[in-house]
Amino acid sequence: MKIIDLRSDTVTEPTPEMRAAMAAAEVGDDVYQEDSTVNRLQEMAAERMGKEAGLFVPSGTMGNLIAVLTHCGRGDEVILGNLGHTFLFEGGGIAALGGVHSYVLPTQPDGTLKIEDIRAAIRQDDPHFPVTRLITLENTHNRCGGVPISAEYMDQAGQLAREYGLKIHLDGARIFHAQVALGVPAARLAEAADSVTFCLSKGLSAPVGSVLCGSREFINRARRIRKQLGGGMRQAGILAAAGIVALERMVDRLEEDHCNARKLAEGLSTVAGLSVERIPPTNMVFARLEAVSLTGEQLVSRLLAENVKIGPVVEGRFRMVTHYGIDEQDIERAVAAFRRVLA
Ligand code: TLP
Repeated sequence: MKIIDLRSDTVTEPTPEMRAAMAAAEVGDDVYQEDSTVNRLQEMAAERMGKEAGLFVPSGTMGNLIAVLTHCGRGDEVILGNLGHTFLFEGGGIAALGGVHSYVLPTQPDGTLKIEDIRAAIRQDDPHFPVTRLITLENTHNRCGGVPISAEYMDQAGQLAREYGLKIHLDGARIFHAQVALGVPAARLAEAADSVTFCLSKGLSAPVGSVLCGSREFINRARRIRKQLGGGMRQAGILAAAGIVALERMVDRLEEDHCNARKLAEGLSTVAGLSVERIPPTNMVFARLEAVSLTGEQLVSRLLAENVKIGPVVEGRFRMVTHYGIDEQDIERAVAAFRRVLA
């Protein structure tokens, strides 16, 4: 029986076309910048993001870390949201490894930081204070329900950053979901950002990797930091080959995942004992367990017995993510499993 794994889109596996491209990939030593497949992926990625250059990195976490360490020195400050992935889920790497100080603002329910909050957080030139260097934003915003952030908001943030000589890094782990949901090219969504990372190994189904994009000068500095972190990967063309297929074949189909997420939300909203937070704008459904007869742990384990996996239930709230490995029938089966478990 198939396991319906809704924990994350990181569980996607490479497609047959990716495996074939990986087997056939031309490779070289990428630390010498001689891997033609990596070079091609980086050029394609830069072009998709509207930036001069790209850098293939092992993960989204490392991409964000390299970006922050390239923009900021020790003791410098980054402005970021309290629900942002970099603040919540990256092991405090920017502080542990870069000595970068965080100014944490409340993330708004729409995934943005209030422009006036950012303005108020920017430090004056005074030796008592760290130096504000960077603002990080996230699109789509994971914890806020996979919500896409508009180009207009990015323009406002960009204007503010320019006014104060700050840089913007965009965690675009799922920027192509935003592109598909908003009908706006990723390059436009990343236009106001000085750097952007996006992930190949989530909704796009590649096995490994993200790409950090920015100006040529920024990427040259970032390459040194990738090396310092041990992220120079040698014959990485084997992995990049899957990334190229991801960019060429897997972006437009994301609409299917969004459609399945809406169906899942609609289905679950008819199940007693649950409340669905919102009609999902992209591929994430967040819900709350209202049934008092069942703990979160029991919900997870009873669904598992029905071959359905969901994210952990934290303070009654849990996440389900649709992806390439989930079809419409799986959605129907998952809703039926919830109904049985909560009956
Ligand atoms: N997010 C994972 C978990 O870490 C929560 C998930 O299952 O969604 N930025 C954003 C917005 C992300 O959602 C993630 C992964 C990352 C960065 C980090 O990417 P990886 O896992 O490649 O390091």
